[in-house]
Amino acid sequence: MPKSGFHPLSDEKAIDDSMTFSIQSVAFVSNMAARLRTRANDIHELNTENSSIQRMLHKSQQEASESGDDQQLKLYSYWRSSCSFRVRIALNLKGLKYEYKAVNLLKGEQFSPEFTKLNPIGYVPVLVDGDIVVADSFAILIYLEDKYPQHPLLPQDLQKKAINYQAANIVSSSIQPLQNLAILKYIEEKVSPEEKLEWVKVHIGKGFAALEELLNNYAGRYATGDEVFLADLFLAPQLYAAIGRFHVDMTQFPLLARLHEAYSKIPEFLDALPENQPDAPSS
Ligand SMILES: N[C@@H](CCC(=O)N[C@@H](CS)C(=O)NCC(=O)O)C(=O)O
Repeated sequence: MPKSGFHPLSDEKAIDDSMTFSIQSVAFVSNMAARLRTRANDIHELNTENSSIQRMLHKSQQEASESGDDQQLKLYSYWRSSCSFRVRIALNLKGLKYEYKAVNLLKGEQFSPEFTKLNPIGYVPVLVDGDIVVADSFAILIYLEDKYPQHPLLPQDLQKKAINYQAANIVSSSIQPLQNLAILKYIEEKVSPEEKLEWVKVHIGKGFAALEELLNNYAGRYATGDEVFLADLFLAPQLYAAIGRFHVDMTQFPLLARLHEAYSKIPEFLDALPENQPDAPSS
């Protein structure tokens, strides 16, 4: 028996086996390829379906907004209220239509049972969005930012974002509450009408000096750069009241005076001005 060389029977079987194996492998690979192709087609179809659903959704949102069907938003506001003014700017910037619900603060409508059901402290603004009720301008602005992300009110940069919160809070905690209707009425009645204006000017001056210094390193065209953000929504109404209503001398605050000028050129800010509200007196 030869130890090596051609062994007809066993070698033929080996060739047969190897051919069978190759044929099976080719069949397996082509089967896999076919399955992968089907899967790729399925994924492609799903993606196409998904983007057409997205397009339909976007279109119907746009149509609803154009036709005014999204008018479930209601803003309880008073024309001269600086806190309501902030929210009106945000709604305009985000392109949201809303129903204006006037609350006459001079007639005390903010203390009516219907209104205090919406905001127990009896202040405007209050936003009603379908079943959701949000009171307090800061809470409303953050709510709007979360629900309607178009035209972001906060920058991505964390330092800038913090400066926006800080500037907004200087206005909302350290200036506006000291000059709100109830406080001014109290000073007028318990101290004197002359003292009222002095009081307002001291507190606006203190807050403005801090803002002038704080924003010096961040301001561009607007408070924290070349885009309008949260800080601008608080500054514009406060500047408007300080200059137009309380006649604060702005020569000490050149940066703030420049911002006031810049805000007077933005349509969304102009539309939110007190005199452009439905409850503003006609003369
Ligand atoms: N922190 C609240 C303050 C709201 C507030 O003071 N609103 C004023 C108008 S700007 C108001 O309703 N005043 C009625 C009153 O003092 O009786 C906010 O930002 O909304």
